[in-house]
Amino acid sequence: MNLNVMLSANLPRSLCLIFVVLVTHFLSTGRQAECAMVDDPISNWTAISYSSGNQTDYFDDQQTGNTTSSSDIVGLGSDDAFYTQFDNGGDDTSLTDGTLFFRVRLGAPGGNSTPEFDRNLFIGVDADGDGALDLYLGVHHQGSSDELAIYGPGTDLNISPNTTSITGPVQTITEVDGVNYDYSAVTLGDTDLDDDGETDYYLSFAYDLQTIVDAMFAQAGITMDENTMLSYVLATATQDNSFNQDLNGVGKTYSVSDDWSTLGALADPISASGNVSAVPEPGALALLGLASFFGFGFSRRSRREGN
Ligand SMILES: [Ca+2]
Ligand SMILES: [Ca+2]
Ligand SMILES: [Ca+2]
Ligand SMILES: [Ca+2]
Repeated sequence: MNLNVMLSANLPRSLCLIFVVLVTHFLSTGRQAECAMVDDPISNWTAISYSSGNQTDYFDDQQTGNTTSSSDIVGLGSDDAFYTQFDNGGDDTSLTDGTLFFRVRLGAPGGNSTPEFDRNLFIGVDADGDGALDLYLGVHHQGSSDELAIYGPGTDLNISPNTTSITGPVQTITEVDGVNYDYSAVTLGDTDLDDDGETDYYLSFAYDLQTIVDAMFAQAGITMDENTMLSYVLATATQDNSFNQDLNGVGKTYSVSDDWSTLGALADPISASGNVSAVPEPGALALLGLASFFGFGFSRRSRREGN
């Protein structure tokens, strides 16, 4: 017996129709989300917002390196510096599968003869909303390294630049161009935001969400999934254990003991799946579904009784 016949046998036709429309809708939105790619055009990406009002990010404000350094995170107005995208993996029953993408705009190509991001980049992740970073996702291009990496928070508080204790990589992931890594020139609109004569570049990279979920639990004891609200702190660095070059949302001069939020370095919370407000817990969702089901039942009954 197929789905339509089975449903028709047990449910009124109008209710069955609504169910089929809803299933079709969820299947189609799932298919759209599956298409995310690391080299997608910028219009496909979601800018990560900062409510601090600071520029994300100021020009030529990296702590070391010259004014045309690829360590300079740049953004202004609608040309944001920090983006995300999510591919839910196509299995809507799992909340920990899929791929989480990031993109960062840099003020110059870097490299010698060919453009290359030749520094380190960290995304500190606060997954429980206490202002302390619990895990670091990184692009590890220090020296001869060319890999994505995940780092632990170490033993310090990780609430400010001078309490950051990033460990060595606890996991490294091979970069595959076009799959989990892309480094491409900005080609649309103002391609040199910081007017340094160097074309700006997008550094884009991706992690399996399950890898982040596992590392978050192993390093910080925090259980998370695609709906967990995450707050990011983004920075570039010459070495892979501190934020020593450019802190996104913060100018060149700042107090290293101020917390991330005071500095304006803490991004507004966003889940891996792209929600900017918390998704209700499954229990609350079930209650909501139950209420709407009974609400629908009552209105049908009252119409019948009115006939
Ligand atoms: Ca900058
Ligand atoms: Ca530039
Ligand atoms: Ca935390
Ligand atoms: Ca900065």
